[in-house]
Amino acid sequence: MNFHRPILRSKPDADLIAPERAKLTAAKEGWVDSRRLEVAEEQPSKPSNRRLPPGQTLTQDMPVLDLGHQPNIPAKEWRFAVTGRCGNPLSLDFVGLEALGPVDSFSDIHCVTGWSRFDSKWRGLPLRRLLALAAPGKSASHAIFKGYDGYRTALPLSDLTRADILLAFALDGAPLPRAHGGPVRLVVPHLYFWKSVKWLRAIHLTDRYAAGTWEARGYHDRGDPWKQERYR
Ligand SMILES: Nc1nc2c(c(=O)[nH]1)N[C@H]1C(S)=C(S)[C@@H](COP(=O)(O)O)O[C@H]1N2
Ligand SMILES: [Mo]
Repeated sequence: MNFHRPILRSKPDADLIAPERAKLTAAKEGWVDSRRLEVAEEQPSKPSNRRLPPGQTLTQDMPVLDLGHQPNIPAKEWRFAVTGRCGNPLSLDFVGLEALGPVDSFSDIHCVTGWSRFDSKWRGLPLRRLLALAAPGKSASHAIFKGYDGYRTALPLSDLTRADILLAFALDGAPLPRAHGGPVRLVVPHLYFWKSVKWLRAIHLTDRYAAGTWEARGYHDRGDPWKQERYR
């Protein structure tokens, strides 16, 4: 595979936040103090709650949530790298990703802002297959996921073994729209949706956890919706 240096087309983070999104981002920062949506315990009585985590409301549509700056990366210009503590650092373009054998997977989305969406149909490469190719070293314990907008988040490798965790490039049968992180985003269905990095640029394997964009603002390090791991 050819090595392509990832091009960061746009300035990361705060300097480019559109006004509407800046409002949401500010509100979301404030929710840490009020611990919004935290409910005392699960309400197991309603049948639908077997699939809807506590404090969540089901939605049919799919809200767009980000820092307000959506990088514009045509699929043919997308470059992606796996770096850090691994025996086989990877550099991929879109054709290379598609060639690794994508799968279809239905999964539910649970966003910490309170909405859930059932049965999103994703198509993408299982992350565990990509990680196996990269061959994480013995000292690698965490993966740091980086987006083209400067966004980042981290997870322990122990959270990244499930078959439904994808580098997704299609949603509900169409190419993944830019607003939802196209051309390629991470999808981690078993954790709150802020762990699912849009406009994925790189995965860095490390020997320690590092708080990401929302974790540094008071959100939980892991984010299990069934345990309501919303805030630190
Ligand atoms: N690169 C990047 N990824 C991101 C975000 C972001 O701001 N930048 N926001 C996160 C948050 S808070 C949520 S809820 C989901 C929203 O994904 P959606 O806009 O496709 O619904 O993306 C997550 N991934
Ligand atoms: Mo979110």
